[in-house]
Amino acid sequence: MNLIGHNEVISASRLVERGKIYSLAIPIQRTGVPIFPHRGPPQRLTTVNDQDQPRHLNGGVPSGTGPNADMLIAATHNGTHIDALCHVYSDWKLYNGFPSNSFKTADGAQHCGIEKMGGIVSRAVLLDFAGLVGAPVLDETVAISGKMIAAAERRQDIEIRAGDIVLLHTGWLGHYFAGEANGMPPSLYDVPGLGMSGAEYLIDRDVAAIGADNPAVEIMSSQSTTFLQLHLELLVNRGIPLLEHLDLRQPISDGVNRGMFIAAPLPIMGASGSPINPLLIV
Ligand code: UVW
Repeated sequence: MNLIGHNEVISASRLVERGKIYSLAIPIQRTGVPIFPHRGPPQRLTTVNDQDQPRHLNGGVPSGTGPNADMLIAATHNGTHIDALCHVYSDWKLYNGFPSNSFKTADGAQHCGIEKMGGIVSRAVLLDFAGLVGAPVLDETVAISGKMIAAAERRQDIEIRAGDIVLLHTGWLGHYFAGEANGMPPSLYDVPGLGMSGAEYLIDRDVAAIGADNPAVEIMSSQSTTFLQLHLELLVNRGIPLLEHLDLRQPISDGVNRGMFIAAPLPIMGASGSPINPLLIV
């Protein structure tokens, strides 16, 4: 994120021509959205409604008047979210060599927590890999390569620059929702996504962050015996945050290839990630 300076923010703001805002978040709800079973569905719980007496208001409330309120219990990594740099560790080290045991049971991250991320504003580049292969979704065995990224840039007439937020459209989220509508949602463990040569291509271009419309940005296979290799390379070795479960369907179908990107992780002290509602403004 250090690659995003004042100039990147100002030049991103100059991309706004139509004033159209795309929300790239999927709804936070218990069913109908991709959810890893080990994290569980979010719970929106009503804490007060018209069944309750608004006692804290000293009874001075006219009949028919009162508050509704609720609370949210949700995994920081389900739904549309961003991974903090403390999310994974390799060789007992987090990004910048901090020890893995600095992520405490009670207090969470002592280093690289999501609260360090602040707000993210930069140019987003949207690359359409489903469009590149001429299918609604990439096959689940496809690892997006450096060559594919170069081909997508050429096809969409856009070049990735330092400080960009690169957003990858694999078609997987649309595929998920289509399957869900038929009662047969696809597995979250066999998913097309970024491959190592694609990651190296983006690293060479000094991108600030990488997002995708799939669960982990990187390709996932239930047959794999290794832990998420690109999470380790991008978060631990390179300090490049990941944005997952982005809904890119509308801007892609509108032919958008870039725009001003805004996302603000919640400043949850010590958290390994945060739900976000990323905005793309064109
Ligand atoms: C996975 O671990 C698959 O995703 P995330 O990076 O959100 O934790």
